[in-house]
Amino acid sequence: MKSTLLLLAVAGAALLSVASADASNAQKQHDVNFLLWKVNEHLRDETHKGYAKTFDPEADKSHYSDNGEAVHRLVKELKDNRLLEQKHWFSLFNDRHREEALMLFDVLMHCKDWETAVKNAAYFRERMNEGEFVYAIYAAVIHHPLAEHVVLPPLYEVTPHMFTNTEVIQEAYAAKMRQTPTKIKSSFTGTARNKEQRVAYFGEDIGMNTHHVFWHLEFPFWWKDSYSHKLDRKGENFYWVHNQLTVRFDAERISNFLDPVEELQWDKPIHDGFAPHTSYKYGGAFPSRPDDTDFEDVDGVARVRDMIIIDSRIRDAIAHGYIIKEDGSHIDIMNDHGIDVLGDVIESSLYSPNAQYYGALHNTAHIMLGRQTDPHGKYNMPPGVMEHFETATRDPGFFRLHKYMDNIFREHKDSLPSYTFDDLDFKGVSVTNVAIDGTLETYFEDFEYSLLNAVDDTEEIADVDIDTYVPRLDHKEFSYNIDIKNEKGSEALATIRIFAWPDADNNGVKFSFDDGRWGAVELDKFWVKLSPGTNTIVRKSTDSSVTVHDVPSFKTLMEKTEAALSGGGDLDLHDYESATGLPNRFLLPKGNHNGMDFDLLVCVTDGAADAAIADLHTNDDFIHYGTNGVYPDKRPHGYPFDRHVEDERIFEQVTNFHHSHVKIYHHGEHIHHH
Ligand SMILES: [Cu+2]
Repeated sequence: MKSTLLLLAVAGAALLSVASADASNAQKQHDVNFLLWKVNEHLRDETHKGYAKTFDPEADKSHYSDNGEAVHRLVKELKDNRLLEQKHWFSLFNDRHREEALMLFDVLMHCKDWETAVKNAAYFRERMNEGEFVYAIYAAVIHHPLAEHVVLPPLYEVTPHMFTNTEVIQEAYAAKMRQTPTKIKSSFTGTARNKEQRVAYFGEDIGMNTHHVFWHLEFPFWWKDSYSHKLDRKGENFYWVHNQLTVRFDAERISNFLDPVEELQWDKPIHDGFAPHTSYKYGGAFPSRPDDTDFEDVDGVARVRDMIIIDSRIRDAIAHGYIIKEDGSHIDIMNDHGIDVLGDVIESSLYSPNAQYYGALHNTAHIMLGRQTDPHGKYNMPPGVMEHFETATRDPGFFRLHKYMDNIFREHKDSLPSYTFDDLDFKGVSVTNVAIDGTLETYFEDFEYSLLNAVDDTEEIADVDIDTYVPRLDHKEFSYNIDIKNEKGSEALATIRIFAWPDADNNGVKFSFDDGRWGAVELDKFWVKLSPGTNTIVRKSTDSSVTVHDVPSFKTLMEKTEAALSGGGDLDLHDYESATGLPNRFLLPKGNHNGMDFDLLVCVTDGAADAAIADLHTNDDFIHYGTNGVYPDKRPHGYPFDRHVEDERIFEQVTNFHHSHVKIYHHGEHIHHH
């Protein structure tokens, strides 16, 4: 969403013009705040309460761009008593739950004005399942042009159960009963007897989890282009965002003296069990999985054999270099665009060229893994953590599953022609020096968030503050000083790509260049104008386009909004409009006490050839994972490390790349007193 790139989206233009005489940003923010506030209780805003009581969604169809078709469908389901009850768990991977959530999303997307959208939201919030409601609101705010500047409150404060351990939630309920303000310490799941616990800070990071949820909201597998526009390079983005989570997880593991992740295989036991220590708000605890379970067929989902068949069809396509479409014709994947098609095939969405034949590997695999505790539904267990984007990364199985899919993508990328010297060279441009200003140093710092929305209450009893604090990975700010010589004799637009990868594995064995580059963590991508002669580029870590700012707390968001509304002041939350991207504090892998060696690669390529849109060097709002409009960089994600090179010495020969070694230090916890 968000970012000025939105304005470039052609399809959005017609809808935007409707917005002119609309509610102020502060009013919109107020509405969204209160629609999501205490979402398991009744509405608290008087105007919203009135809408919920008296609004008739079908009374005036002129407010809808589809003449009220979507709203008619939802109202009919409601009247027929077919909608999922309230106070029940919700899972996006449950077909019926998703269908209902999307019916509301569809209604909201077809509202021509803000007021109609809010009226519908208020009306259905009191009548639909809360999980479905939250999902529909998040998706609509991200995709509806009328909500362009609205900031979504932190998801971990809207539905804290999905981010917080059961033990902490139970203490929060107790504190609420006693009406005593309380701060509760959150610890990561597991014990020192479980090596996986050393990297639980990564899988359980609330900001990383939020990024994961938001990515899947920005590029939903259920997306239809008729909502507004085509999601540019959705399949490739799917590959890249999960590749980056996978390689980052390995870098964290090496930082913690663990081996890189081994991929899951359908015909081998799932070695690592998992006890989530997390519970649904309604529906009990998330199921656990013992160590070394064999994959079993899951009733109503898939047989293990089906997964193996789908796997081999995809690998066949890679070996052949083409995908077979439903009508039997072929799509060539032996080019830069191939990864996009393959991503559409593997995640499987409405963009999949042949879901009948290639299945839905990613989504089915998530459900298969999530259900291994109760594959035949004998114990009536709710879905596992793997069936929610909020919780999936808590399971070490998530990264093993994604390593498996990442290796399929790698099989494809490695089958493409290698990059040659000429492919990579940017004539007349050389990087003469790269220096880091400051030290690359990480630490843990406690972060507090509110559990108020986790507990039940009534309007008659005043709130008391119930917070939890949890250590989060952070790093000192630093900057790159990059010296670039431009001997072209004229100004040149340049793309600067910065990557780092662990130099050696957990045993100190150095990675080959070919394995190292596949583990490259993308640190930044930006554009500059190079003047003739010597240029010194200073780039701050805080400016990284792969990261986003932490959204202010729900409480701060509400206070700022109300202040702007009553004072008539401006509400500037521009920095927080997108939550798709890792939090900036999470930019660097943890490293270790003695300094962990990383290869740092700074690649300067021809910006004029790379740019898909104009004036990139003046665009501060470029968000790496943003979706609206055209993705600004024509190069494949991960370029220039996405393919083999003919001879790795090329990287020493092209003067526009710079390879150096850096160390990342980790200095423990910054202690706070609570
Ligand atoms: Cu995912």
